[in-house]
Amino acid sequence: MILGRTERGKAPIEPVTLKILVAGGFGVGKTTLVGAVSEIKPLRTEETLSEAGRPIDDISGVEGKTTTTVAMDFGRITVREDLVLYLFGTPGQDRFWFLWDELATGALGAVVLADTRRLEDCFAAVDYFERRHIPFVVGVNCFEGAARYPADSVRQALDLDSAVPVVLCDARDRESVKDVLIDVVEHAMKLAASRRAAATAT
Ligand SMILES: Nc1nc2c(ncn2[C@@H]2O[C@H](COP(=O)(O)OP(=O)(O)O)[C@@H](O)[C@H]2O)c(=O)[nH]1
Ligand SMILES: [Mg+2]
Repeated sequence: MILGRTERGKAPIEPVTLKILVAGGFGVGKTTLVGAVSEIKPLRTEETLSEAGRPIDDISGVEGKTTTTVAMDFGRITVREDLVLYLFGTPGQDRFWFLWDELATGALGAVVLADTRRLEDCFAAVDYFERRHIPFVVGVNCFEGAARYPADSVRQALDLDSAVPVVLCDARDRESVKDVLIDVVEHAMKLAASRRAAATAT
């Protein structure tokens, strides 16, 4: 359990730092999510969507989006005094995929953000983490105006393993995002424990 552990004395502790990736399609709310929880000014490189990028950056369904993250979003959140998460938003556009393997190195797990209006936009991210056995949680970012689907229909539509948590969230809300991040840590720890158990059993 991440939360609720009893405190053991007040000696200053060196926090464990973990790296979490934030992935998902273009305009799904990655930059918003990192910005909502980060204690440090999010390091981001937004670029005004140019006419040149328009045929590639499909903005249909992403009303009012005029900037795009070129490099990545980076943020930090102290979940508990001994647990600090570093967040790395993956670039949403296919043409920046060369950055993914760099980003994925050393990551504990990932959040795949999904928008039910454009669920297919997160297929690539789901495939990516499944193939590399990187633990991930699917966060359904609940935009107003988008139909609400139960987590289980999203799981079915994405053909996810039954162990993969699917949670509804609001990328703009700090507490909501924090819950999703804790789910990622817990899910990754559970998977690691079961892999260890499987390894020692053989
Ligand atoms: N209504 C609503 N808008 C959101 C939410 N999350 C993000 N947005 C908006 O959707 C647009 C795209 O979000 P952004 O974080 O830039 O997406 P990214 O491309 O994945 O980084 C922005 O205009 C956000 O303000 C949400 O949960 N609800
Ligand atoms: Mg972004």
